[in-house]
Amino acid sequence: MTTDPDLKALGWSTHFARQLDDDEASLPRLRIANIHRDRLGAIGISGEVTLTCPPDMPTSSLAVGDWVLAEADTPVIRRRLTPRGELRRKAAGKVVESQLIAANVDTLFIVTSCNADFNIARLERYLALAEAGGALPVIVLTRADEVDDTAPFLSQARRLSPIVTALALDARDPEQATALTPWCGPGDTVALVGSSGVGKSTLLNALAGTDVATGAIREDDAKGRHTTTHRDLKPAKAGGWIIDTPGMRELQLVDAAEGIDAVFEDLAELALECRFSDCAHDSEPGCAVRRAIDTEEVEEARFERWQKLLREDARNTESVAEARQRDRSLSRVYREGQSRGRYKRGDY
Ligand SMILES: Nc1nc2c(ncn2[C@@H]2O[C@H](COP(=O)(O)OP(=O)(O)OP(=O)(O)O)[C@@H](O)[C@H]2O)c(=O)[nH]1
Ligand SMILES: [Mg+2]
Repeated sequence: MTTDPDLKALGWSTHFARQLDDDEASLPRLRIANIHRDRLGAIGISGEVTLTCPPDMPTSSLAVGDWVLAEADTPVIRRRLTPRGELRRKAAGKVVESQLIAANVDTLFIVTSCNADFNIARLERYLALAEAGGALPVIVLTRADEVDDTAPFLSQARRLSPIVTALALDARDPEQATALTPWCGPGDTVALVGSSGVGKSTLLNALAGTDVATGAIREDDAKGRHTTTHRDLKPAKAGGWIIDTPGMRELQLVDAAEGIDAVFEDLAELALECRFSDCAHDSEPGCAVRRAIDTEEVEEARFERWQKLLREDARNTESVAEARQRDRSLSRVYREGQSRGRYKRGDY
């Protein structure tokens, strides 16, 4: 197992070292920094490398932040090492697919602004995303300079869940951004997520000393213009790694039931006290959740948001699994057809 300090600073740990077979010990270990249609940028102990995937590995099966092994003599990926955690969402639009956002993220900076972007239900989604992906959530409230008092925003954010840390700042001020450096030390990986225009790239510039493009927001509804178009892993001044991501229009969860229950831990625990283990918290007798809503110990709107997220996650998880199964069956039919010479080019 390696103890190379440079690899460790890049986020390598025994979790990855344990996955290596004997014949893989000398293969290059690289961290994916950005992904394009046909090639990937990666970082290793000797610097930046451009990699390609083998024919049976689509680039979409990898995420920024992933660790991979490359072939000894060509810059081709041999295999992806199982990540410690991965952030996934249902791909935007009509396609039924789960999409990787990033992998091996220690801390998720959930960025929102002290303006119209601040939205409790959306923040709960991001918190569940972090929990499901094994990342510590930190809510970063930008545009603190534009409000008289950040306290109402901070207290609402902290009330979301016991797992939340929240802080407010002017992202353009590198001095104020140093409040985030405790999460960005050697070996640490953070990812910046949130809507367009909330200041993710501005924070990256402050924390990494980079000069990536930022864009003004619309005055009427505070929405950004989707300035960042690629996920990118950059070195932080404090020694760690920061992944900037494009602003998300919507975040639909998939495979996140445990993450959702972690955010609504008090409700999930209360549900264990219901008389029926499959209680729908509707009109069943002995429902501990309903009782708590009736006595106003639990806010009904929060309960509704919890149920909505669980339903959505279950629906997305099932559709993604079904679509995957369908794809597998189709490719099997195609392979069998091909081996029997049944299909000619253009038949399918
Ligand atoms: N006043 C003020 N402006 C800010 C702050 N943070 C960011 N901005 C400005 O907000 C605009 C949007 O910032 P970006 O960093 O591009 O936002 P982003 O989240 O990266 O947006 P996308 O790349 O589109 O997802 C820029 O004009 C920034 O200068 C802040 O804390 N205070
Ligand atoms: Mg940006």
